[in-house]
Amino acid sequence: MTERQRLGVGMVGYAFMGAAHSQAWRSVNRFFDLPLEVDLAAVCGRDQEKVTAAAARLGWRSHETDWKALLRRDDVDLVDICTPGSSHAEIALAALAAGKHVLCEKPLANTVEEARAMAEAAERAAAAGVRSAVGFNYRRIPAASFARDLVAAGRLGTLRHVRAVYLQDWLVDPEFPLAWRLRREIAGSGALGDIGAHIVDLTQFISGQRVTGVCAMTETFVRERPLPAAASGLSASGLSATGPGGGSGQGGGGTGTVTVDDAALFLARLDGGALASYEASRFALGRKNGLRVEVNGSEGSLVFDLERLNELEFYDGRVDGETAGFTRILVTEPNHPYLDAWWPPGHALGYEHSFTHEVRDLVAAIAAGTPPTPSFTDGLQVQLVLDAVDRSAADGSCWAPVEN
Ligand code: SOE
Repeated sequence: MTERQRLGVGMVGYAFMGAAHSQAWRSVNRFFDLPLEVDLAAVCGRDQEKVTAAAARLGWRSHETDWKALLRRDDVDLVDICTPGSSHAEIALAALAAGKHVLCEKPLANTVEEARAMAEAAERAAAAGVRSAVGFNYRRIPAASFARDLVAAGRLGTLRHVRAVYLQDWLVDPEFPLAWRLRREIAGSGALGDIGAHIVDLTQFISGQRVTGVCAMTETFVRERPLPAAASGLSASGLSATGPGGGSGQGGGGTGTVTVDDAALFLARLDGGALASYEASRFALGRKNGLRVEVNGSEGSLVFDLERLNELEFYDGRVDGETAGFTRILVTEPNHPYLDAWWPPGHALGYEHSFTHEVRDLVAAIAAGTPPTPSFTDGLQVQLVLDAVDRSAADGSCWAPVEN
């Protein structure tokens, strides 16, 4: 067998997303036949002791404490950005300029200005064969990808409604500390950018239609929270016992102001004529990672539910009479997206497989010299939707108070 060319990866950040991406880089060549062999060259984090431990735990060959060092390494061909949004633009722009491919976690950036600069830089770099993508991993869950195939094949007819929620509850306790995800200067926004971005991308991916306008409201239910132990900087862990919020427990007293949304709800029109509704909240008590998309068309409907991610509910409007009804499709057949690389039918996949599929498609695109998806331009478009939601919620222009 010919010696496969290597693809050296340098990852910045090693918390929740860093762990998920590390699993993907470790496994992708073991399950997918790719022309490039991934080398987990280095993981980067500011704390020497913690990043050394992370390298050993997550399977990285070496470590760095300054992300700029990754750009100077000849054994790093791709920079994988798994940090909070406040550093996405700086790292991505420098990596692209250094000729490194880039995978950047979602949302692409904390502002439209940053996202636009990143998209423009990515377009320029692509002319030199430098590839980039943004990490909307849910597109790569087989059932979600199969949902898109059904819509694209016309099995739902003309789309009328798209309905999406992404519900978590890790902030319900007012004593949960002021983690980095609750600080606008680090996270850019709250539920809107962290989980709302996912359902904006996923619904556009499945429906093939794009948001053209929104009517929105946001709310911050708990406005003051205890400072975390590492109040000054980012919580290195990015995780806490109660969920992906960061902040290693209670600080040395004192509170801080939450500067982001706890929940964002918005209505939208899509460019193919469908009406859409979106709900992103971290206060939906009992919902741990409850992402659900329903699409209603003139000929059929479908439901994708992340908590049942190996299944797709499908209603075929062409079936009439007493046998009509939603069917539960178990999306584990070898002809379903990505499944031929894994197990026999009925042997379920998990959340982590979406990241393996994400890096599989990125590596294949790099090897083929084709533009990976979703691109930074796609990431910019999601950022523009988030910005429209922010503006609509701020001016309340679509709000009509009920007269008493
Ligand atoms: C939010 O808590 C979060 O960690 C997101 O940031 C991830 O993108 C999502 O996959 C899981 O939930």
